[in-house]
Amino acid sequence: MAIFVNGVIFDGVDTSAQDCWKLEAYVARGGYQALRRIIESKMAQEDVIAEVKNSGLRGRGGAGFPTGLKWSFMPRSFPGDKYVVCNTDEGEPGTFKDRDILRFNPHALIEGMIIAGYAMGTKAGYNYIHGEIFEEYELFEAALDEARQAGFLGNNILGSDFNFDLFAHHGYGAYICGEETALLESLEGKKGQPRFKPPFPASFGLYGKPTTINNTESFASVPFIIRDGAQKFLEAGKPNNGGTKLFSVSGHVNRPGNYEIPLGTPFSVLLEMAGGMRDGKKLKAVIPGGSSAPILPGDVMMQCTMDYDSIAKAGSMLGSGAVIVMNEDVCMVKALERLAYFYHEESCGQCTPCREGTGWLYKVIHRIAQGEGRPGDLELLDSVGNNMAGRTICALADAAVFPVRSFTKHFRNEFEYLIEHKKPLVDHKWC
Ligand code: L3W
Ligand code: SF4
Repeated sequence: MAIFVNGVIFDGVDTSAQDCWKLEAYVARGGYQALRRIIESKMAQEDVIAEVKNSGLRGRGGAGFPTGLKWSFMPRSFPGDKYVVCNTDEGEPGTFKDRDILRFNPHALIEGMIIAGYAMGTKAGYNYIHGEIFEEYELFEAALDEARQAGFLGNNILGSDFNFDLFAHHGYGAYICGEETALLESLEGKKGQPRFKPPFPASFGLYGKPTTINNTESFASVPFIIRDGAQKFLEAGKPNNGGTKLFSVSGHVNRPGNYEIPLGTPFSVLLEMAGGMRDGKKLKAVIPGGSSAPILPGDVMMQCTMDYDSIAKAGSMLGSGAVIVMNEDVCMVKALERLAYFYHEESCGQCTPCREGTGWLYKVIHRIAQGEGRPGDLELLDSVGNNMAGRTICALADAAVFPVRSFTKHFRNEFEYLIEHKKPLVDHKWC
């Protein structure tokens, strides 16, 4: 697994060093300076939020929502408890970045969450960690102990009157628990099923109290922003796309792994960093932002830069930055069949269009892949998708429809060929 370490999150982290995750190593590379600064200077809460706003940081979990703006939604004068919650429930096919933050730089996340707690006047935070990752969960607990013992967590942090504690919660291991309201339900000990929005968590979150939920990478970017300044973070990326971002590159490349690069870096550079195409094969297609993001043909992707705006302009989403690279040996019907099964399996079942629709999509794609497709199946996929997207409680139904629409748009000939000839146009090779 390769990792590029000169960005904002992994600034100065030697990921090959066994103890790089420890408090001592984090402090040696400038860790907890940001927290110290805001506490010692008694920085006003609104100034901390303004700094995060000015940095241009956009949520790293998928939606790209401006983090500072989200923090400003937290009601200031609310009399009762309020919470900050971190979403480390990464479960989307292709995503594996947040677990590396826990593994190599957990104190950046802890410091970022403490700063968030300070800025929004909350006394408690939770990190909801995907139930299928174990070592990282234990490591994060160990880092929390270190922070508590050093006086960064608990009462009277660094001798001030600021009290804040942080707890890890090992999740259920279901994809849907990464949807923010399902995560809250699960954290409360209930079945992890999404709630209607609005109300948004900012007004009705954990235990019905105002709550701010951010992705792991978003929180972990905050210490840099406060320590080195919003401007420096902003300039590390490009306008409206501040900072560096972690990209999890998987698929047919020579060096799959996490790469932290400035937003706005050409895709071709990222591909090169990941060692280029394996076995000299041709690039056929890329899913640029996790399996929910529409697939793009390779030549379109080669014209893109890796930022929210460029990928959106090309017709997809940067999402969580999970870049799935496919070579010329991929049968697009087979690839879509695999994704469709995932969404069918992970639907929580609350909404009829999603519960029935994801299964229906999968069954039709499966029969096409088996050489049993019927004339009219592509129109049927369209019609089922149109009756799902935008008609459900959460975005999972849309996420199931996006790949179907984009695969059948860009690679329609492969679907038509398989339906007509009962055999694939491309002889699929599993890697
Ligand atoms: C208060 C308003 N808060 C929006 C908040 C909202 C949320 C954030 C973004 O889905 C996407 C999804 C996946 N008052 C507000 C407000 N908010 N308006 O802003 O909201 P939203 O609804 O745009 O997104 P979301 O529900 O957070 C996230 C896509 O990301 N995705 C998923 C990746 C999966 C992983 C993983 O497994 N870890 O990252 C990838 O593309 O499909 O569309 O906080 O409360 N007026
Ligand atoms: Fe559950 Fe699907 Fe409805 Fe989301 S859209 S709440 S996953 S049934």
